[in-house]
Amino acid sequence: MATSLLSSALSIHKEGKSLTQLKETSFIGTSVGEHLKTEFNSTVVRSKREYSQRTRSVRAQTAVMTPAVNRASQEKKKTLRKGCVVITGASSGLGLATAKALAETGKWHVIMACRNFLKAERAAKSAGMSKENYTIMHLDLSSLDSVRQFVDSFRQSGRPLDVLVNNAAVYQPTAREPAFTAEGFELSVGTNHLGHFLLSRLLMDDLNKSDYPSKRLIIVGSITGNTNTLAGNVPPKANLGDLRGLAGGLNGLNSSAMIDGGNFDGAKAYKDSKICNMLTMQEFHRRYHEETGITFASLYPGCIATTGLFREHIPLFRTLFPPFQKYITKGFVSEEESGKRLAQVVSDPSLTKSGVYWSWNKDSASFENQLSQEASDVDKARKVWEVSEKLVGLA
Ligand code: NDP
Ligand code: PMR
Repeated sequence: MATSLLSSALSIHKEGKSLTQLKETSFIGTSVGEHLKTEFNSTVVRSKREYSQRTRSVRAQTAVMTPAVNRASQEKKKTLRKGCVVITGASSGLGLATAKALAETGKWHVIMACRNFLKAERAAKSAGMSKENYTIMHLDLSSLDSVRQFVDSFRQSGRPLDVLVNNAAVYQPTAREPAFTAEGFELSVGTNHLGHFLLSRLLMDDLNKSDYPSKRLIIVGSITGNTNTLAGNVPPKANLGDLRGLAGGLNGLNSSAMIDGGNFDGAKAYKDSKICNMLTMQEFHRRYHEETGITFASLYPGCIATTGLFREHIPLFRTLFPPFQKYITKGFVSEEESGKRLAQVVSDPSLTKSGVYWSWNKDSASFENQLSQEASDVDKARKVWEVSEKLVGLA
């Protein structure tokens, strides 16, 4: 049973098309995507044309030369400026590895949006990130006030927002009773989904204002929220039901702490939050991609069995989980490799398609994966969106 489920899960991977093979060449040391290339080329052609027109007139009128060159170099500078990416939960695991991977290219300034400033500072230092490539800003996703304050401080910093990565998460597999966010939502869904939902909705304005050629909003998903895989069939399975608990405010008082209205289960709450993440990404895509050109994407980076995500699991699990994933399921991926994968979704010119749930095959080539029926349910995505906007005070 397990073997047949395992092989069916893997067959999805085999069918996947390797998109990293489509990697493009770089231009003046900076990779550029298809539409960016077009923009680049037209800029270059325009600059060249302007330049040759100007040089012709320069022969007669030398003074015109200086402004023409300035304009051309200003245009180039505009296109080549450093990208600014906000990564939530960049103080450990996948978020830190991604921050490091992007920072060391020298093409990105990383805003590490973290709840623990000191931890983030130590993590950035021990990862060897140099000061000019990152800024740490306080964000506690389990408080909607903190989310709003983060957005204000970010705006005050005057930096543009080019890419937002919703990465932070909590996982409480051994909790017997639910814990709650500042506003009284069950902690896993409140942090992983509702905190990110508000953050993303508020920062859409900022993404829209950015002049960066490839703007992206990324939400980290997971295989365990997808019941079309073996991993997604390990109990307790994700299931949002009719959303009655979410609609009731997930407060465990006059409503259940679980989205589907059932009894509290920390592992299920986490998996449910991941479905919400993947549904939200698709709803963003349907509502805003055409109008804004922003790329909305989700991903399963592989099983990064060594991260802090499992800090609350029993010690035996933490000991056995990495070798189990390495040698039995072969789904294991190192923090460094997972960071490279998410960094691709942030900046690789071949990964600009919107509405995609990315995964990687055993050769670490990216492909467009398929979401489970529930994680791609259009009606449910709309309902989750509508209920969530009421809960976070946007409707
Ligand atoms: P980690 O625990 O290492 O990282 C989670 C990050 O989220 C930490 O930086 C943590 O901060 C931060 N965080 C938690 N709560 C809050 C909060 N209230 N406000 C702000 N930040 C918060 O886990 P991973 O790196 O494994 O997880 C990263 C993402 O990857 C998650 O979305 C997870 O669902 C996903 N994922 C992980 C997989 C894995 O195998 N590990 C597989 C598939 C997806 P702090 O350092 O202060 O605790
Ligand atoms: Mg899983 C191909 C098989 C596969 C993969 C890729 C994962 C990923 N897991 C697989 C299989 C199995 N797991 C099997 C057969 C079992 C039963 C022995 C199993 C068990 C298991 C547990 C108890 N797995 C887990 C747990 C957790 O507590 C983790 C979890 O669900 O966190 C939410 C987990 C995970 N398995 C994965 C991945 C990626 C996780 C954790 C992280 C996540 O989804 O975000």
